[in-house]
Amino acid sequence: GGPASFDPDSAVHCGFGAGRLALAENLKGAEEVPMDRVLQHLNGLEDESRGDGILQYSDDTAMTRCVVQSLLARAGFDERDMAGRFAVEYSQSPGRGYGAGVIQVLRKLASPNLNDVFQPAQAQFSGRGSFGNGGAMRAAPFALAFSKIADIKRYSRLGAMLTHSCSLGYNGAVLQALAVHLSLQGALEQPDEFVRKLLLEMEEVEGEDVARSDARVLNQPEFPFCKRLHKVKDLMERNNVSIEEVISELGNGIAALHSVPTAIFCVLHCLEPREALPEHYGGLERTMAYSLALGGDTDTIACMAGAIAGAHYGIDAIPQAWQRCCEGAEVADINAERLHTLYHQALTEG
Ligand code: F2R
Repeated sequence: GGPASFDPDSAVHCGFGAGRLALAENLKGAEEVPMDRVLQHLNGLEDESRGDGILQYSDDTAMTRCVVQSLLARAGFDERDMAGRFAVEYSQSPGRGYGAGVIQVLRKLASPNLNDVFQPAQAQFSGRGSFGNGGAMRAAPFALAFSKIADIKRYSRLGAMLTHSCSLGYNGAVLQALAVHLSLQGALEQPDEFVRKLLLEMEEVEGEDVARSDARVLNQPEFPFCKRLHKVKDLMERNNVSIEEVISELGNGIAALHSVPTAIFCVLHCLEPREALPEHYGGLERTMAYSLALGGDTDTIACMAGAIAGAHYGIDAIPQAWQRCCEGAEVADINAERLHTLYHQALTEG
């Protein structure tokens, strides 16, 4: 554990790659995907002669790349730069499967007359803001660029608020970034401690007035992400838990609340070998297969679980065939190295 084991490559690659593993087989949207079908698809990727070709990335990766490029270009967080990159990326490649609401924000962000880059997100859903998981799906790089928890919380929140101004959206991004950070620190060696640390941080995050008020207005219990993390703990303690129960307790939808805790559960559940999964699979492969079998917003859940698991297992745990079939894998490699340098600069500058 500790920063010495920092392996940005795997976190970047897994987050970038996982979504495509789902999309390639149209697993997204299905309520639950039979594990046989998931395994058949993943096995097919090992067989180069089958020639699946390059799997195109979706909005998850497109926006994560923008976050990475902005953090690197500005050597830190710069909201105007990041917002501009989101807008350019969308205008150049609008068909990556963006959410129906967020595309309005991305169009407004392209306007040269825009003074406040947070304003378009604030106007969404009659001023309530989006609670979708679009901020969380691109949050991993904040944990790869910043070493201090306070910075990770602050910038993952601001980065998400460029498109998601509802606390049930941006707090999902904070939770995802914290999970990647703790995973990089080796915290998954002690799963109970990992959840305890997440709860400690999220109790502070969700104790803010705005989070309490959003939860009330949206008919959610107080501390909604903490409540879900407690459910994650309960499910972890059970010997047998079916995929149906995971979906019913944690969700598999496009809301951050119904997908970020689910992704965290996937990682924790797959730390151990599981009966339904091949014995020869390592933890990272188990996490990917399990996330894909959940169906629903499977590419985004797999993307988030992949980033957390990748930070724990390291780049060598990702099968070569999976890496080879991902569009943009080489760029991910280069950017991961550069993020590593930025992270260490921040560490030495204190
Ligand atoms: N949904 C997709 N892909 C489907 C492709 C649709 C595309 N237009 C096409 O047909 O090609 N993927 C993406 O959606 C998930 C969430 O993304 P994001 O960025 O959070 O999107 P958005 O639009 O902000 O929110 C998604 C939907 O959630 C509902 N919603 C959010 N906040 C709401 C609120 N305050 N009140 C009511 N509803 C709210 C809306 O239905 C939004 O459209 C990711 O998987 C991403 O990959």
